[in-house]
This record gives sequence, structure tokens and C-alpha cells, in this order.
Amino acid sequence: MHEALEALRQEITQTPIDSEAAAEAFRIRFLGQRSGQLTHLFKRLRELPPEERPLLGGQLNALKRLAEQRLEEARLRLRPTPTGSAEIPDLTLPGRRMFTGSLHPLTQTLEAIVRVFEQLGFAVVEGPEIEDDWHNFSALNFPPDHPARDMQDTFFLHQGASYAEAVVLRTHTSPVQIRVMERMQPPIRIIAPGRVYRNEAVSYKSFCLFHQVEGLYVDQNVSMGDLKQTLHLFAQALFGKDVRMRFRPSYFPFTEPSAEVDIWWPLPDHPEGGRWMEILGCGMVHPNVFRAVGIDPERYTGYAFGMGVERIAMLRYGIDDIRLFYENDVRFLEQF
Ligand code: 2NL
Repeated sequence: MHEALEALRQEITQTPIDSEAAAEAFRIRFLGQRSGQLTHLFKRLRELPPEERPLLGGQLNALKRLAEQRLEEARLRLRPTPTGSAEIPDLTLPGRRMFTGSLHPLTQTLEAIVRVFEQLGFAVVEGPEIEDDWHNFSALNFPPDHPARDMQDTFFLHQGASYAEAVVLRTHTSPVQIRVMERMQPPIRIIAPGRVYRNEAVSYKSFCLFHQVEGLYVDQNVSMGDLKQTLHLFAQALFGKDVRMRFRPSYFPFTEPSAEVDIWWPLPDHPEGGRWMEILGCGMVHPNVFRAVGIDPERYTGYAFGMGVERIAMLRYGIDDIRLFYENDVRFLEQF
């Protein structure tokens, strides 16, 4: 027994424990409840004469403690040490800047436009991007042979036997306003922001989709003067108090009279110090549009306007190619 204990002591001290797996093998080999060598010897104690038991029992317990200590030491040694936890951080280093995204320049511009009209009392309305001929064209006084009704200019989802059966991707957000006028009587004061589609040759100045904000104000005694003052307040809010503005006569099927609005855009390098830039189209709502939606054109008048969000964003930020808005190149986007 004595030699057996001494041999075991040697084994316990000399068995290398250099991994988690080795530690577990060590535990099973010496301390395992079923076949551990120490457990085995403890069982054999009972076979000895009673007077020898205390001495050998004490020695066995000492060996058991030795095995347990080696195991504990190995586990502490093998435990993965949390890296750097003991190092004192350099508190004088500048902080790392958190990466934050930003809103797309078109979203920022659209929201800036919408905010101005909300402050002027306009309600924001949205509607479907797939429209029927009535809401996109006919109710807006487009003649049956208007070029916008051509495959060349509009994306058709369904053509039908006659133009009136067409289903299209909306070419402007006017149909949203038609839908509002069909449902309610004046006073109506709304803006309709959203995405629109036109089948154009893609280039730096036109894309197959873009964004619009249209506005509509219908009540008794709404005048062209109201329109000019409202649009002037809008231009001041977006381009500054000193903005210069001019109205040029124009034509749209759905307004009469119609105008296009320019603002003076100062350019230091330009021989004339700047140039007039078109920012929107507008006019007094055509009586045929009122008739189409069931509003009495003898009783009510109204103005309407429409602007391209891309156009205004390009002016605002000095962007020279409309396609940049849709490429989602981070090197472009992170500048806003
Ligand atoms: C432009 C010009 C315009 C309108 C849009 C409109 C809507 C209804 C009735 C009458 Cl429901 N008019 N909208 C009027 C004039 C101009 O847009 O250059 N858009 C990008």
C-alpha cells in the first residue's frame, strides 16, 4: 500500500496539465467518482486492519488535496485571460467618432419643401403610384391626343381598347389632388409629394423616375395674387429673404393662366453675376378640372403649382447630374 501511494503521488505531481482536455482527463483519472485511482484506494481502506486505517486514510486525503490543488492551479492557468483588462487605457486619446448615416439629399430637400407649406397651412396628402387614365390625364383636361399619353413619354401597365382604359405609372402627383377634390368640397389646401415616372431618355438632366411636390388651394376668391405671395414666401424660406423671383407665361392643360417661376441664382464667375433658374410651374386651376371632379367653377377658384424635387436639390447642393441621386454611391451620399 505504501509503495502504491508513493507511486500515485509521483503520478499526480508529474502528469502534465497543459490544456482544458488534459485537465478533464486528469480529474477523471485521479478524482473520478467511479474509476478514479484515489476513489479506488479509498474503497480499499476498508480491507485493511482497523488500526492501519487512520494513517493511510490521512495520507490518501493529503493526496486527494494535492490532486485537487493541481487541478485548480491548472484551471486558473488555462482560463482565457480577458485581454487588456489589466492595461490602463490612455485617457488622453481623442474619442472615436460614432458612424452615423444621414438622410438622402432628396429626402432632405423634399422634407424642407413640405415643411414650408405645412407652416403655411397646407395638409400633406399621398396617393397611389399606379393610376388610371382618368386621374392621371382625363380629369386634368389632357386632350386625347396629348403627347404625354404616348408610349414614348409614359410607362403603361395596361393599354386597353381606348385611351380611357389605360393604367399607367403616374407622371405627376396631380392625380392625388384629383382624388381629394372628388371626395371633398372646398376649402381645400393640400400638397402632394411623391415619386413620379416618365419614359425619358436617361441623361444628366432626366431620369425615368423623379419626385414632385404639387400644391393646390381651392376656395372662394382665390386669386393669382394669392399664388404669387404664397410662392414668394416659399422661395424666401428655401433660398433666403432676398430671393428675386419672376413669373413667365407658360402652358399646362390643367391651369389657365399658367406660368413658370424663376429665381435669380447668383454665380460669382458668371459674366452677368448669375442667371435665372426655373424652379416650378403654376397657374389657376382650369374650369374643366373643377367640372371633372364636381366642384362648381362659378363659385370657386383655385391655384395649383408643381415642382421637381431633384431640380431644387441640384440647385441647392450644386449637383450637375440627376443620376447621382439614384446610384447610392456612398462617396456621394456621405457629403450630405
Ligand atoms: C411643373 C408644373 C404644375 C399643377 C402642376 C395641378 C394639379 C391639379 C389641377 C391643376 Cl389637380 N394643376 N398641378 C399645375 C401647374 C403646374 O406642375 O413644372 N411640375 C414639375
